[in-house]
Amino acid sequence: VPDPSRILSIQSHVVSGYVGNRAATFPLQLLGWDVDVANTVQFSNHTGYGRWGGLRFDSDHLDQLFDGLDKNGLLRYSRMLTGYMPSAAVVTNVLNLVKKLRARTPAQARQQQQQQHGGRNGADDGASGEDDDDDDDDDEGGLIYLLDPVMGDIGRGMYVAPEVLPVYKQMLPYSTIITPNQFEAQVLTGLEVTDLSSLKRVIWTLHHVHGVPHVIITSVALPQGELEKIGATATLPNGQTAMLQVGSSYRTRSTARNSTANATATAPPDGPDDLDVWMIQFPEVDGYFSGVGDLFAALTLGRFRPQETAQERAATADGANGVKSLTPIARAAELAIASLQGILARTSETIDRLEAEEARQSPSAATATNGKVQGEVQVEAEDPAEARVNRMRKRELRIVQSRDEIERPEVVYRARWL
Ligand code: PXL
Repeated sequence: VPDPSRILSIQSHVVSGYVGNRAATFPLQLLGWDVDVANTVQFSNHTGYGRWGGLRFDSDHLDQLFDGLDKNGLLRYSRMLTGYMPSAAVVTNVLNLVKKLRARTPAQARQQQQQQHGGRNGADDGASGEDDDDDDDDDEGGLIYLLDPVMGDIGRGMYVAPEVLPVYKQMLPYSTIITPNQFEAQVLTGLEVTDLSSLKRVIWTLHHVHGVPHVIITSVALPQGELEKIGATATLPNGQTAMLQVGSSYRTRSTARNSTANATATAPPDGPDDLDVWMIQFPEVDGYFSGVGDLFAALTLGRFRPQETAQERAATADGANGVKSLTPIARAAELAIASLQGILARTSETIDRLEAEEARQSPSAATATNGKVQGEVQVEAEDPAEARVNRMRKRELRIVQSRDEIERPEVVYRARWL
């Protein structure tokens, strides 16, 4: 019998700093989860520093961990989270683990069977009625698996071995939630996102070809004209650059937002244009922080409540306005973004304080770090590798200092139907 409060998290470990499991564990524990932690690598620090020591664990090592857990009756997870995995062999072993966990409850065995027969098209049990969203199998007590398919981003391209991609594709039908960025969503589907219509096609493909119940594309870049169509903006009213996140849950036609209660119960949505997609816009926090994606995935899984009460549903602005209320996954994303904004604000404040202190102690060094030369003053330039390491140290997420932001986030940026 799965333990309802236990999560298995499979990601990187760093001795110092907060990425991977080091970013995920404390927030999940604060939210009340028992977190079992399997490490895919053990490094001194994250790779953004430019130099690090340690090992990538091989797939055999992870298999021995899973085996040991199994032999002792400890493979009893109700939820699972995976992040960066260093090789296709590791992803393959994790795929086998997920298959094993999924096969252990009747609801999940059924889901798997459906997926083997051509995705989730028409495979749901056809409950009808406007309010009946999220009648997915994950409501029935089976494993909730959040797969963050960490492979790359638009700026850097692919940063894992290309052999990882086909294994992630095999993994998709066994996931409950995926959190790719736009680059990862594109490589998983082989489709480009250039406008609203191609964005919906990508999401459609993830739901209906690959069988993923809940999709969140964590950051989307669309041209100005396409943003306007959905009431989104490139900058927020206060002038900050806006990030755009979109998400969607698999559902049958009967539960689609604009359908009437007596719509054909078991027909799938007609196509990408028939999807119910939500979006959240929120400010981009200046500069790059490592571990933000890992933290978002962990918080989203920790906050996801598929069996929310009707009261919780009605509490959203859309619900109150008589529009179909937002979904549990959209609410989880709102809370995750709210916590992240709080953690990033606290981290930025700390960076500002540290830089002000440095400037007081050594004005010329601080100037050199900023890459500027003032007037005629001769400034001894800092070694670039040293400067990078200094920057990275300051930019580590202040997770432990952000308990309040994790436990009681203030939701400012709300999800709404796109
Ligand atoms: O997701 C960030 C991450 C995870 N794991 C390792 C990393 C990083 C970011 O640099 O170096 C090992």
